[in-house]
Amino acid sequence: TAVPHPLGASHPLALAPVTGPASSVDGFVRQFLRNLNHERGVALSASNDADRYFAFALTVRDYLMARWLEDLRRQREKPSKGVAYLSAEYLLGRQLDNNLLASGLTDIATEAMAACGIDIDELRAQEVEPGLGNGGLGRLAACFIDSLATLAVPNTGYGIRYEYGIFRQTFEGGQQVEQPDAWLTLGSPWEFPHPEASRRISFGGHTETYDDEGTPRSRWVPGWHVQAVPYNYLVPGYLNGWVNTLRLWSAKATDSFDLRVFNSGDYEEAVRAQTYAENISKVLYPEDSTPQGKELRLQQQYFFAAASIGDFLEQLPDDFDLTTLPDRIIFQLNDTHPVIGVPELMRVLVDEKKLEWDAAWAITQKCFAYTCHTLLPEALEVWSVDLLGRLLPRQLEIIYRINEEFLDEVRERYGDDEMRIRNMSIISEFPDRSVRMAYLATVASSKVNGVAKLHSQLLREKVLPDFNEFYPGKFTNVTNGVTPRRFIRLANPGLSDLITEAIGTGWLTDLERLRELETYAENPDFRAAFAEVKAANKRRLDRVMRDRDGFEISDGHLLDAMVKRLHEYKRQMLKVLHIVTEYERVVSGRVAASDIQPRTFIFGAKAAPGYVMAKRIIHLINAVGEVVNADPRVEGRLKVLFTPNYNVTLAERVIPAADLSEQISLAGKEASGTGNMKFALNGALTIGTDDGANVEIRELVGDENFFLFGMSEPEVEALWARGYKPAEFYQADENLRRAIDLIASGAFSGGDKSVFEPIVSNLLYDDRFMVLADYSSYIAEQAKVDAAYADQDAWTHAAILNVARCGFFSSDRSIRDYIARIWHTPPVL
Ligand code: T68
Repeated sequence: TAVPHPLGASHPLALAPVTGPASSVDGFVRQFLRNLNHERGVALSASNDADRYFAFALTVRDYLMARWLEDLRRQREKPSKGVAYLSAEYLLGRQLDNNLLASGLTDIATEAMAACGIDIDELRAQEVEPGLGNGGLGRLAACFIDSLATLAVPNTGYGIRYEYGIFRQTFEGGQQVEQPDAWLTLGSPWEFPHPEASRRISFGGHTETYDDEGTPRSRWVPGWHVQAVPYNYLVPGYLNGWVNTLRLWSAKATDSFDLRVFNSGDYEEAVRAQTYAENISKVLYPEDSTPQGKELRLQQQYFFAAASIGDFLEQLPDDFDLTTLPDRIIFQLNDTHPVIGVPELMRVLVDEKKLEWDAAWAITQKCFAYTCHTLLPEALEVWSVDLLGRLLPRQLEIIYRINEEFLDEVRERYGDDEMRIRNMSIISEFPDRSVRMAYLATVASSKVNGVAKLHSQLLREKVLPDFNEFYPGKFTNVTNGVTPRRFIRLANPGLSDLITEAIGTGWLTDLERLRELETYAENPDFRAAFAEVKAANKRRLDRVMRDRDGFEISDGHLLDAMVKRLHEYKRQMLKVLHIVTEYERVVSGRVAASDIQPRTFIFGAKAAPGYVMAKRIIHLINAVGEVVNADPRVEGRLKVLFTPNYNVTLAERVIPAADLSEQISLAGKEASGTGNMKFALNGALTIGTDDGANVEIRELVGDENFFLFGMSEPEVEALWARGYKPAEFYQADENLRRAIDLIASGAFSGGDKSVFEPIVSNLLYDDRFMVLADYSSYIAEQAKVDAAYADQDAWTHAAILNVARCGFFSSDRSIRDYIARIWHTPPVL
């Protein structure tokens, strides 16, 4: 039996027929058994869960393959402009359900497994999520490639196939312990290695000039090489038959390198060399927003940027006119991590393809676009000239020349304004000579974008104002988005069914249609059904948490969630102070326990392994949880759960269950946030500052459906300018004083005052992120949250309006914005 097309035959994305080797239950079973026998080498009766998961995944893959090959052929034969998304991170999450959904095979596959006596949920549980990213930036890349495929935009995502992804977090004595994430131990059924397409990537050595038939030229004489081996992953669009490629590079030692050393008789040295080369793709750097400037990291960046650019150029026909390269490709730089690709493209065009510098530069400036994801000055990447010169001497020369010519232009425009020249130079002189990668990216790109309206504005006005003045029109905004396929349809099937019942199909690829739910918010039956979905999602989370961590989610509690990387600017500390305040008010007898709204606070957060303060805050959250959860005085009222190893898989369970979304960064620090969007789209209300995309969420959902608190960005600036003294806020607010004093007293550390003393003194005497300044306003707003939650029906009404009004935050809309404002890729279908 053929599958009816779920979008309806007339839908613009429904062009591809859903057929393939497995598009019937029988066909699926046959292909599954074939894969089990031939690929795993076992009979069904002798197979284990891993065998069955593999055979199952391979069957889904087989189905997608035909379309993939066809789309690749189509792109070869009738090439049109495509997007090469260059990202050091892709935080993909599990693939199985997404690929089933995209191919419309879920029902067939479920039936087929049932026919074989297999519980499909047990197969699902086998999959280890590829954690090839740190947080928002990596997850954004994963959402974007999903939307690119769903919109049928020719795209290759390029990145690194880390052997170890983001570390696995456990707690010992409440403190974070990191364990390696060996996600490839059992292999991945989703990847296709292509060793035959390996590329040689060079490092080190020196440069020289030579006479090229009368023309003086430069060339690079590298010192060592590694092989970049590509692994392809399918990226299927949602029910449109379109399949793009994610191409991740793995480092392998070159034979020649080993042999040379080996022939010299030094076997140990040969093995060492091999390890050195293969280290490049060994592990993801777990630093989020705080680059370390380590040599291996630069090697990773050049390794994947050079491999990706070379890979694309090689696919062009021999007689390709390189001046038309910008009509064929845009390299989108996901933050500065791939920016070393800029001098690399120049090197290829000038040194290898023998183009004139000016011609090469004109091409390069049109082929790159740059997305900035931060406002924190410490997050702006710089590479020391020493290191660059040692590792990539020719690329450094090229950067110098780009800078010289750029500064000449600046001088031409402004005269010898030395201050301005120094401020705009790609090379900074202090504290060490180094290359400012964000400046290089800005100079080399056709467009520069921030990731939310406020962020793009601050980028123009505060981070790169001179560049904004110099390049009018270069700066633009594309507000982030999230894929509704994974974060609504897969994560929240209950809500998805309810939406479809109300407004029909089609909203998953046209998320603005959620607006049609607004009238349903006025319907009591719909509100009751919506509330029941939320309750069911809490029960589902309860089962997950019991299994995973031994936690319970209590009935009738407001579920208050703060899940994101641990960073001081995100202010988990403010959340802790709220919890301690609630607790302290009860135990000091100032409030009766029976008078407070029962709440469960759920945290998920990894700290960078070297980020001492972040790790202390994790310790404190766990310590507070331990005391609060064990205290009979607040039993049934307050509960604190810190679930270890928060990842995409867990996000898909926590977010649909949450009532309240904590988005409480100091205004002007969170570039956008994307968790905020996922929560709102799943019917949680937000308590948040006027920061990042919170601003746009509030504009859309309306003030009455959003809990706003804290200083605005200009107010933050003004307070800094006046001179911020956190201790004054401590003195002025009794609740705050009591909360901090309780922590300082050792109440959460078995009487030992020293354990959390560094946190306390940091708050009182430094407090870079103004936790104390926003405390009073936060506590006051939380009281409003409690009051609002008491009226369940009104709360549900507001939650529905959050869903109905947040369709804007689909990553499909973000991608359409990129196409219209930056890429100008023509539609293919
Ligand atoms: C995040 N950045 C922003 N960085 O913090 C967040 N950094 O506001 C935004 O929504 C998101 O990007 C998507 O735009 C990050 O996630 C990193 O993970 C990172 C990793 C390595 C080095 C620096």
